[in-house]
Amino acid sequence: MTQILDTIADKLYDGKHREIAALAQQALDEGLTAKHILDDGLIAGMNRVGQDFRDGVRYIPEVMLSAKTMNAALDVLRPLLAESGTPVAGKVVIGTVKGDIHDVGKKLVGIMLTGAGFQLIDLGCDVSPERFVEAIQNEKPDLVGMSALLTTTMTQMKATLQAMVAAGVRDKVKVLVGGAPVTEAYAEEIEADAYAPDAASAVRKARFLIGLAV
Ligand code: B1M
Repeated sequence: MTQILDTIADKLYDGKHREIAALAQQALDEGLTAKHILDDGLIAGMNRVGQDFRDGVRYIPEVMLSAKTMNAALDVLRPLLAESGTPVAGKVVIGTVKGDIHDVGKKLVGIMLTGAGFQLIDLGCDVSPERFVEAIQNEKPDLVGMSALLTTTMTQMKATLQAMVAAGVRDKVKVLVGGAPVTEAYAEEIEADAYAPDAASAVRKARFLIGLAV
C-alpha cells in the first residue's frame, strides 16, 4: 500500500512531472485517499527537496521541476480535495505576497477553500500591496489570504495590511496569513485576523472568521 506513496515521493523529488499524473491516478485506483497521497507522497517528497535545497545538494532548476510535478499531481487530486456540496460560504481573494514566487502552498489552500464552498479569486504570486487593495475594492471579498514562504517576503504582509489601512479598506475584510516562516505570533504582531499553519486549518480559520460553524 505504501509502495506507491514512496514512488510518488521519489518522482516528486526527481521532478518527473510527466509521470506523476498517472501515478497519482494509480494510487487513487488502489484506494488511497487524495489527502493520504498529498500528505504522505507529495508533501513528503517536497520536504526532502526542501532539506536538500537548504543543504545545497539540490539546485533551483531541479526544485522548479519538483514544483511543476507537484502542480501536475494537484491537477489530478484537485476535484477530490475540493469535493463538497457546500453552498457558497463567502468570497476570498488570495495571493502570494510581493517578491515571492512560491505558489504551491497557496494553490493548495485555494483548492481546499474552494472545496469548502468559498468563491476564490487567486491573484497569483508576487502580488503587491496595491494589487491586494485594488482587488478588495473591485471584488469586495469577505476575506483576504496572504501566503509567504520567505523570511524576507513575510514583511510584505505587514506592508499590505498598512496599505489596506491607508486605502480605508482594512475594516471591510478579514485577513488570514500563512506559509512556512509565518507564525501565530507574527500574525498577531502585524495585526492580521488569523494565522493557519496548513491548508486544512486555513479552511477552519476562514469559516470562523466569517462567522460560520467550524
Ligand atoms: Co524556495 N525556498 N526559494 N523555491 N522553496 C524555500 C521556501 C526554503 C525554505 C528552502 C530551504 O532553504 N530549505 C527557502 C526559504 C528560506 C527562508 O526564507 N526561511 C527558499 C529559498 C531560500 C528560495 C530562494 C531565495 C532561493 C534562491 O534564489 N537562492 C528563491 C526565492 C524566489 C522568490 O520567491 N523570490 C526560491 C525559489 C524557489 C523555486 C522557484 C525554485 C521553487 C518554487 C516554485 C513554485 O512554487 N512554483 C521553490 C520551492 C519549491 C521551495 C520548497 C523546496 C518547497 C515549497 C513548497 O512548494 N512546499 C521550499 C522548502 C520547503 O518548504 N520544504 C523552499 C510545499 C507546499 C505544499 O508547502 O508552501 O509550505 P508550503 O504551504 C503549506 C503551508 O505553509 C501553508 O499551507 C500549505 C499547505 O499545507 N500555507 C498557508 C501556505 N500558504 C498559506 C496561506 C494561508 C494559510 C496557510 O492562508 C492564506
